[in-house]
Amino acid sequence: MENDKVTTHYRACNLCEAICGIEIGVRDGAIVSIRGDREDPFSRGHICPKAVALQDIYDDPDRLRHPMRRTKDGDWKRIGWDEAFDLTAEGIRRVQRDHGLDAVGVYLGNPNVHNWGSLLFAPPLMRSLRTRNLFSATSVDQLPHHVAATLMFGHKLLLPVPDIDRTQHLLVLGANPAVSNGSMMTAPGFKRRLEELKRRGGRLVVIDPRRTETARIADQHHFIRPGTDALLLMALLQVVFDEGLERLGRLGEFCDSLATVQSVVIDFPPEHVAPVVGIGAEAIRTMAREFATADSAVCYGRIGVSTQVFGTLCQWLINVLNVVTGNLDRVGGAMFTRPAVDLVASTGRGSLGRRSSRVRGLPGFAGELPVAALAEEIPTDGPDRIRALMTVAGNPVLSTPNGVQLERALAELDFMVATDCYTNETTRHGNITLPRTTALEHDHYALVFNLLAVRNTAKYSPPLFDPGPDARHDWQILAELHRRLDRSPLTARWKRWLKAKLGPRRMLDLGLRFGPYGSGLRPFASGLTLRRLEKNPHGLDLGPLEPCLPDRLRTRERRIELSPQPFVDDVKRLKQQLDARPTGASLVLIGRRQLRSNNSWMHNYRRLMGGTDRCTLVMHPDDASDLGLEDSERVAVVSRTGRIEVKLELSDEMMRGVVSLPHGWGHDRTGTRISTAEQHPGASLNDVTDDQQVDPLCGNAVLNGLPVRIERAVDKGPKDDHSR
Ligand SMILES: Nc1nc2c(c(=O)[nH]1)N[C@H]1C(S)=C(S)[C@@H](COP(=O)(O)OP(=O)(O)OC[C@H]3O[C@@H](n4cnc5c(=O)[nH]c(N)nc54)[C@H](O)[C@@H]3O)O[C@H]1N2
Ligand SMILES: Nc1nc2c(c(=O)[nH]1)N[C@H]1C(S)=C(S)[C@@H](COP(=O)(O)OP(=O)(O)OC[C@H]3O[C@@H](n4cnc5c(=O)[nH]c(N)nc54)[C@H](O)[C@@H]3O)O[C@H]1N2
Ligand code: SF4
Ligand SMILES: [Mo]
Repeated sequence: MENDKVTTHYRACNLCEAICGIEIGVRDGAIVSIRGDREDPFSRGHICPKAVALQDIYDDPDRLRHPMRRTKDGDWKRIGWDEAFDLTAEGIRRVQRDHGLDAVGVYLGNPNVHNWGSLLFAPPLMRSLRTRNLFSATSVDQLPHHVAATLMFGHKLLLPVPDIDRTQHLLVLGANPAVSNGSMMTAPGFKRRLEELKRRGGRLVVIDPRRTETARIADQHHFIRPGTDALLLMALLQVVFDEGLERLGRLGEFCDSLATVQSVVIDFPPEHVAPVVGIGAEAIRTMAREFATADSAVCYGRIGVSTQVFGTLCQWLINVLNVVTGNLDRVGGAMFTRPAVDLVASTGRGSLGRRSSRVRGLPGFAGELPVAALAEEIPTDGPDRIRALMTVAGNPVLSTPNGVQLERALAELDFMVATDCYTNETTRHGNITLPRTTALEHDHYALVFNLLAVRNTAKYSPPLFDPGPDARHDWQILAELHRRLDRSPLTARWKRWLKAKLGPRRMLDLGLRFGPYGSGLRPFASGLTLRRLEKNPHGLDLGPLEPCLPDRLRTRERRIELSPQPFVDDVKRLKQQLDARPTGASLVLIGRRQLRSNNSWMHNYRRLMGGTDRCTLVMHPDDASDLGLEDSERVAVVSRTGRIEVKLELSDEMMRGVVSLPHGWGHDRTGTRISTAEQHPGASLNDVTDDQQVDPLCGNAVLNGLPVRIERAVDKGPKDDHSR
């Protein structure tokens, strides 16, 4: 502490999945420091450069603090909350009355999973809208993980987490946790955990078309041709069976259809897949042997393998590899968590294909449709066409494939409302914007990320600042809209009323009390309550992950289905990939995350925006010389859907034939009010990704491995990234 007037506030950062404990020094109502909380039992002091943004978001002069309505001349006017809620409810009701329930679409963005108020209050509002046109960032992200979890383990949230603190062998495909800080694997301080892995003699192997920050600290890295990981996984399994390395152990007692897996993988020996994936057959064999014979091992694949053309098969085969080598539900393997508030117990299992999208017939999952279908549902004529849209914490113009097409569609809507505190690339198209409070103004509990954490912990973060009487939390906005739009019979409305009365805080207390560590309602019992969390501001350690199968399975017989039929059926498509010889004609594009960005929305904070242009296209020098291109010149990236211009950066960290560009840029649209981001616009990767490219099995977007043409930019001048 600098002096005795500085008070210290402890909380968890909710900006990414790592939920780092932070320590905020406050003097005279102003933040004087943000540091990692060394006493947080989970993050042990780790933070990243983004943590300071918690303050910058709060202080940002561009942040909307009042509801706004767009006027006829396209300007924005401040209005009161009551008027904003009235106009929103009226806009939605009118469209549903005139055009049917499905005429309202909703898009839920990623920050909802980082915001417990939204997690608790968005689902009932969504249900009450009774539209099938629900979309979210899930289908540009982890949808294949959920589909595999439902079909194999019986619940969409039974997501195995790599037990990285105890494993001896970590095989990573399509993830860069050294930069992303881990995803579907909450593990604050990944690099330190990796050092610990090495110290105990463990190994890290990385499969990635780019020699990433994670690959650089790995024991081994293999380039892979984008989109071919399912073939590699098939070959790894083929070797495991061919060489008799399978050892299911106790898992064998509750696994079905092992023989089907064995019969399927026969067609994919390393020699067949090697030329397509770009990894030698002997290297694949060694990889399989090392994995299968390690004391413990876990295969983990993330966005690079989820958002590709065989994303669902990848997540299936990753689970299968962990199972057949005896590494599921085992210390040091892929394990299930036991969070203090258990969403597995309180949410639906998810089912695939019960509904489908109107225009293209893409399959739905767990009440949602793939967002790659959103744009076409707006202009395509027909009775159920979407005419009103609600976005909640989302920026689909920059985040979903073919953003240009979506923008054109948004302009055709009769009504649009956004819950967001920025006028950005998406919300600028709306009629009403409902700004929520920022993280430091509300309390927080990581409902989702404790479910995905490599260790069971619990932490309650109280609010730091009083938001004042004219501010609304996300949950309050959602609860009020629900109240105004509720169509349930009067007798059923008490539930909604009760939830709004309780609010997230008291709902959390109940969740903790009736969760696996809870005390129930017994006043003197020693179990977990909110009060106990409040007494432990650094968080509580609830211990390492523990084996819990078959009890935790939610399949009918509590058995693991190793070969769900939709996956087995899709193998035919995979065989075609094996047989199709690569043409080598065009380059393929993949994404790249950066430490100081967070998807599309953290480019407005000066402290994160110093240095040179980050929105660069990275290419192997030999590919550049084939094309006659030079380092640092401006190039055009051209695809079926669009064309963008960015700066070229040459590096042999790229596999030949592959180029990489970060997403979430493209802040040069007119009518936005994000002044810092506008000075560093970059270009949007999703202007060149293709809404028609999806994994047909579940409709997840293909954001990696897309063919593109790279050519010299029309404007060759030294256009710097500050021009608009
Ligand atoms: N090409 C390509 N595209 C991708 C990806 C990729 O790797 N490549 N990644 C995909 C992935 S994994 C994801 S998760 C998506 C993200 O896609 P989105 O969720 O659509 O986009 P974000 O950039 O996270 O935008 C979040 C929006 O919510 C607002 N916001 C932030 N916090 C809050 C809050 O607490 N409450 C409210 N109401 N609003 C808030 C921000 O101002 C911003 O407008 O992008 C996807 N798009
Ligand atoms: N700093 C920062 N952290 C973030 C985010 C952010 O935007 N910035 N976003 C957050 C979100 S929403 C998410 S979902 C997570 C994502 O977390 P990660 O999945 O760890 O994210 P990426 O860094 O995009 O890693 C994906 C990797 O896949 C590789 N790849 C691309 N195509 C292929 C392929 O076909 N095969 C293989 N094997 N690899 C491929 C890419 O080169 C890249 O290294 O990160 C979260 N954390
Ligand atoms: S790693 Fe994620 S949770 Fe940790 S400080 Fe950075 S943004 Fe926050
Ligand atoms: Mo994500």
